[in-house]
Amino acid sequence: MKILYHLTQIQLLIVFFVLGVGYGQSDEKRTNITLKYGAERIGKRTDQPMQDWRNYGLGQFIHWGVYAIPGGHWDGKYYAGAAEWIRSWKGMPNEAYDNLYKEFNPKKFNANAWAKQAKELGAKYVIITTKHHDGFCLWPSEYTDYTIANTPYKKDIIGALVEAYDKQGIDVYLYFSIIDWNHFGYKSKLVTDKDRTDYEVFKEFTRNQLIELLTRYPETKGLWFDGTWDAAWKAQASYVYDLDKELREMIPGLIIGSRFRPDDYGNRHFDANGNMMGDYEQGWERKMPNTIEEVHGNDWDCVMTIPENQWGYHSDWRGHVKTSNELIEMLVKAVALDGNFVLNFGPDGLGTIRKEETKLAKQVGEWMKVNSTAIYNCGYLDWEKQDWGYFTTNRITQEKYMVVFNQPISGVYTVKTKKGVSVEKVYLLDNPGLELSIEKTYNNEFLIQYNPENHPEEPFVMVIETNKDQNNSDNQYLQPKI
Ligand code: K80
Repeated sequence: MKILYHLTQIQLLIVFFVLGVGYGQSDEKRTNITLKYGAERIGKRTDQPMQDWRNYGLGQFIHWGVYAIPGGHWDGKYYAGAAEWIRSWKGMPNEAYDNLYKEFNPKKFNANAWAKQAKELGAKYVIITTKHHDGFCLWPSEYTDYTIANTPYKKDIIGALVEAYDKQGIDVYLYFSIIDWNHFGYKSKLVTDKDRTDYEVFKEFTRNQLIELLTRYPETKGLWFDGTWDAAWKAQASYVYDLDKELREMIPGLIIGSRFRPDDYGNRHFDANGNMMGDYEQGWERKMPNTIEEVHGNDWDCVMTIPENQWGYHSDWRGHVKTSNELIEMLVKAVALDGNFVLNFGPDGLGTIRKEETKLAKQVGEWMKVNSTAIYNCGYLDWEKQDWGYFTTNRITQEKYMVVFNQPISGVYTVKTKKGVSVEKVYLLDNPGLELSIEKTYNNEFLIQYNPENHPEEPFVMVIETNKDQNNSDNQYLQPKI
């Protein structure tokens, strides 16, 4: 069980990739093996809660826990790994970490202020860490003493956040780590009989906590699981299958990604037949697909850090910190490939959202105020991608957008449509009065002229009107190939 503790972050990353987090579904490998615990369906969920999920576009992730107190430092030393993993670092004794909760007293924490900031960012949903790998619970769980109730702060943080975000009309999803370094029964693999007996206790504990969360917070729209790659967990297909069902019965429409259930053979994300388990592909962590083919017709989310690899609060961000335009491009790219983009925030030990994050939230939020028409309810448009940026299309109105990140020096924007579809009118989303000239070159290719004296300094949106709406049911990528 202790093996995990001795691995460095880099080794863990290798393990992570070898275990295949984020691999895609391979159409060639489709088989028809009989599985008791395989995919629950083939193809996308079409119910309203899932349609709402699909149309969010932008979400917020919050990583908060006692790791925010050391903030990536211990005993004057700098921890180069992800701050929320500091307990696994040899530079910090476990005992020191396990006593941090006695100091957790975030006096500056203001759930309403966080929710208001998320609203201004334009986030339609939030994923909140209820418990990370360390096992510390931000809600007063009945099933362990290692919770917020036993900190000087005492008050239920999850409760406050659920209420505040709900009030802002932002849907709440709960992050839950299966890895729990605080529970004696948690194992990464089961070797001895005692391991197996202890793990049964851990399974019951996990079930109790999840039922507890959904009972306490019935507003919850979904669960975002993490830490499900251990051999011990991968051998629990029948237990996780039943638990998944039980949780879904508690909240109709509950959304759970592909990082929860293993199949009969211990496969994750995709079962032995290549079919996705769960409601959306949950493998795009700090990376994104580049083409629609990589998405294989599934719903998906991309969760992204602002610095290179920090989720929890690290007081000293090193390396590249993404700019607002980089984040906006990732958001647009996700939407253009039929996914959601979830931006992470790691508040500090006092409950303050750091100034770098606040600034970026403002910048992205300001962009969203002008351009979110090309984001919300939007997804993939089956037109050939061009170098100036990304197409998106509104799933309800079929309105089409060009989101421009690379302004051509020539001022000429190429658009290739589908057969029989002609570009009739193009204008700027923030200046509909300015109609751009369109030249048709040959079949389905249109050149749009836009060469203003003052070039926009930020990504911007052009709206395209066509002679007829494309029937999106023709789009081979909207449903997985069966
Ligand atoms: C766990 C393990 C590895 C190798 C990489 C990332 C993670 C966790 N998933 C993110 C969503 C964070 O919670 C990070 O700690």
